[in-house]
Amino acid sequence: MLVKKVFTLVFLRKDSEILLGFKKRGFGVNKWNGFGGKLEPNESIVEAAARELKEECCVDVRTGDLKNIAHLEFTFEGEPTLMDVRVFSSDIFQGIPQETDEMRPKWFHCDQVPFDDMWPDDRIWFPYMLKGILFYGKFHYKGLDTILNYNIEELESMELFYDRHK
Ligand code: 8OG
Repeated sequence: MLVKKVFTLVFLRKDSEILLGFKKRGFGVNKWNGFGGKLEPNESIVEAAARELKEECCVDVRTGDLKNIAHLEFTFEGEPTLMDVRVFSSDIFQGIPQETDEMRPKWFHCDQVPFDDMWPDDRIWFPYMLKGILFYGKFHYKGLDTILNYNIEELESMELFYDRHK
C-alpha cells in the first residue's frame, strides 16, 4: 500500500518567461523548480499553493487566479510514499519576486529553462506545460536521479480527471 502525500507546485508566467526558484535547502536542494510544498491542516490545495508561493518568493496571488494545469505522481522504488503534486500556473500576481531562506527566484525565457539543474522528469513534462496542454504525469524513480518508467496522459479538463480519480 502506498501512502499518498499531497504537494503543490506553482509556476508564474510573464510574456515568454517563467519564474523558477533555486532551492537553497531541503528536498530538491540545488535544483531550479516552481514554488510549493505540503498542505497545512485545514487548508485547501489552492490555498496551500498561494501560501507557499508567498512564503518562498514573497509574491501574492489570488487563489482564483491560480489555474490547475497538471497532476503529477512520483513513486520511488522500494519506498511506500506516493508524492501527489498539484501543478498550478498564473500570469496574474502582485509583487516582485524576492529571495528568501528557501528560494532564489529568477525569470527564465521559456526557451532557456535550465533542465540540467532540475528534476530529471521536468524536461519530459515541461513541453506540455509550455504548450498549454493539461496533463497527468506518472514517474517511477530509483533513487532521486534515475527514472525507471513514466507515462504522460494529455487531459481535456482537470475537473474531469479529478472526477475520474475520486
Ligand atoms: O516542501 P518541499 O519543498 O519539500 O516540497 C517539494 C516540492 O518539490 C513541491 O513543490 C513538489 C516539488 N517536486 C517534487 N518532485 C518534483 C519533481 O520531480 N519535479 C518538480 N518540478 N517538482 C517536484 O517533490
